[in-house]
Amino acid sequence: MIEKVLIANRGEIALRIYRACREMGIKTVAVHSTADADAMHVRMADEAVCIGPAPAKESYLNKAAIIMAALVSGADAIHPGYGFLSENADFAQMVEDHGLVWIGPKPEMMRLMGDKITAKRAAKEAGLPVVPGSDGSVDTVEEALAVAKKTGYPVIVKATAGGGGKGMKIARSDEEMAEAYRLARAEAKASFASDEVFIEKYLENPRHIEVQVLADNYNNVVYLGERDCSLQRNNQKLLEETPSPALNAEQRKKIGTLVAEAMKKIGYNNVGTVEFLYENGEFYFIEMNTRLQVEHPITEMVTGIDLVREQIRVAGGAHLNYVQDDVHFEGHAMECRINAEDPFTFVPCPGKIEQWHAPGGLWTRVDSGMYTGYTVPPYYDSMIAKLIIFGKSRNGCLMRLHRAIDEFVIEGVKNTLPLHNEVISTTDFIEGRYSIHWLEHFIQNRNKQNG
Ligand code: MV4
Repeated sequence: MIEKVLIANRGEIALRIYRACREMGIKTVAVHSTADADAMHVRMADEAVCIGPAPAKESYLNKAAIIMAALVSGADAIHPGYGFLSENADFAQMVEDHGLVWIGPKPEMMRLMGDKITAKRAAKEAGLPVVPGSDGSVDTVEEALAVAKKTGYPVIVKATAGGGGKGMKIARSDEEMAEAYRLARAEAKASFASDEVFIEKYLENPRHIEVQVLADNYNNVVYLGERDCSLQRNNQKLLEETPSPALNAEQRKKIGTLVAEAMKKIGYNNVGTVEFLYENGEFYFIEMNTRLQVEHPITEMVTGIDLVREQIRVAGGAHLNYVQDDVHFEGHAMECRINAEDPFTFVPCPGKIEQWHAPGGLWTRVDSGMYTGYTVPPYYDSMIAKLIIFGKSRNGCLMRLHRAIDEFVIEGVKNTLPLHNEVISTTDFIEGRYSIHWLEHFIQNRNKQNG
């Protein structure tokens, strides 16, 4: 039984975790940098420990400081949230070695999925469809050319340790291969500990659809539907929705069942997200995220399942409360990520929030740690709120989202609310017709028109 959770994160997700704990009667310990002394999560938690100065490397990424904070405060578990140390298998192992519960998957699962080659191999062996390409790493240009001969061009060279779209290069012919291969390796070497790369057929215009899973420690697994995360720019998601406008109930059940069965074979536990590219009616596994995701609330809206509560329950050794037939999908949900950024140039815009008024009303959820008078620090991610809306139909959800955006008042920092308003007013979005490249093209055309 978990009685006290240390929340190793900040911002809205720290608050989200606090709320789940509070509803479960679990005590909470917040950790924070000196820059976050007046943050909402610090005020709300039962206890707070300052773990270092503003730079994340010295505070939210400081493994020893966080373990120490857990030990001195008497916490029995650590929830990592997303980002920071959430996908760091060494940290998860360290937490367990200190007799604490890691609220996440086993470290070996994090290791398996953290390496894109081993992840892809495991997914394929467990029966998931993968993108055709090299079998494992590609160590020379000659080998790269041979793989491309087999799959046909275009291909994409990817870093095995990759993340955030770094270390990825496209080659459209033999002539382009040497350069793409060299650049991908160089970028990988600069960004990650390893310069290992692999090769896949490049899909030109897919959607990005991810399947949420939930598993206990006794190999019971359920899938909780999918999220369409295609609306993104530079690997930063802008708006997510569920269900995906591209899928029907039958397709959802088919891919969901396949994913749940695969996770059972792999022995996965806690929450996870299996990412696919989706093109011409086919799914292709690309990677798996071994953590709670930013966009998890839209899944909560259509299933009624509190994902953080379930994470804590199963980490504490509880069995899943339901089998797949108990999971029902109802209605439609969308999430807008609101960033403190210039909505035209996307330059971060930290500073004092002169006025904050969040919308409310039926089926309107705002996850945020902001308040009037708070100063957004410049050291961390620029996301300041998530606006999460439910409707019985996609159109009902969309109408409510318009209403909620109109109600939102944010003054003092530039933010992306105006961009959301524009995007959800387009015919393409209204009709659900968009791929991973849509937003980039939309912004290009808009900037051309406005000079
Ligand atoms: C791809 C792809 C097309 N074909 N793989 C980008 C980040 C990394 N997670 C995987 N990514 C991609 N892999 C093949 N074989 C296109 C992308 C991609 C992308 C994927 C998901 C969401 C947004 C994206 C934006 C650009 C490229």
